[in-house]
Amino acid sequence: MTDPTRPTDRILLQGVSAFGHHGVLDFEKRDGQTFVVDVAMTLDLAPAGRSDALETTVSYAEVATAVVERITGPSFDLIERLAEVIADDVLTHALVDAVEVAVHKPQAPVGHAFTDVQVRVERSNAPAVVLALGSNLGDRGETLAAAVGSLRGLAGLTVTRVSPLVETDPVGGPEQPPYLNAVVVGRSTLSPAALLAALHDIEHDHGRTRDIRWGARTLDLDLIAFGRPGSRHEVLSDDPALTLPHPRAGERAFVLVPWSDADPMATLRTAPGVDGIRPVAGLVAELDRSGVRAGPAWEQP
Ligand code: PH2
Ligand code: MG
Ligand code: MG
Repeated sequence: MTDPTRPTDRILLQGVSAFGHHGVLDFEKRDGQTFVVDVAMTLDLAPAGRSDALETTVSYAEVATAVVERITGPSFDLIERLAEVIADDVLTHALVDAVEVAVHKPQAPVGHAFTDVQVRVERSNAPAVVLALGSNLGDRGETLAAAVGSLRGLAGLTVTRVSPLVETDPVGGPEQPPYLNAVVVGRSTLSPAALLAALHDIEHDHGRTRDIRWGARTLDLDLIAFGRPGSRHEVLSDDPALTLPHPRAGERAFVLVPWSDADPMATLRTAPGVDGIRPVAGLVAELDRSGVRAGPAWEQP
């Protein structure tokens, strides 16, 4: 549901026009005509508003280039198809939550006087999710590589980035061996509870038992955050079975260091309100990172 107190920031790119060869009729494919595209992207613009840095938003010039490449690229029969592939292209930007694409074909062979015909599609990205992986029993690298394989195979989860492995001193709990940790970022159409249940199943498949809290384990998969902070997808929960965002993530170098590697633009909510959203890279800079070292290279699963 849309939260009325949450602004929906947008970037509108309008009237991008180029010559293309899309159309059902032979002469359209042969002779070509002008196509005009409008793109409306929904994304949180507050990070760019504060930082004044292009990397924290989407470059409309890059989007325009991608649009022109599609218009002038391989021909489709339908402008619906052209709109769909442009929407797909825009949604590959990790920061974009939703996109609306209009494709106009003002010289279409309609057979009557007319000013314009257009199709409009609206598509949205699934909520962004952040998963932390840990292991300090058994062949840690092999277990984590297999766990990433299981995550990639999970229906309803798309893995977009996997951090390098870090080796970390254990934090809390009884005396135990060092961990290998990593962070996986992706997008999920599952509910937070369904995703957590799937993570528990994968832990179980890799020999995880639950006896001592914060004790040694073959595999730990934690759901750190669900939905980008400030986005319409963000889920906050104080349910003890699934607290979101993860209550200790903001203090844990073994989560924040690999997370920032996997997604340098990531943010974490550490308090309510817009001021409670902190860049993960900034949190890392303030942390004691002495317990976190580069880990081995990933093994092929
Ligand atoms: N996980 C814990 C407790 N302590 N320490 C490190 N270094 N890495 C972990 O993944 C970890 C921990 C509980 O899940
Ligand atoms: Mg944990
Ligand atoms: Mg856990």
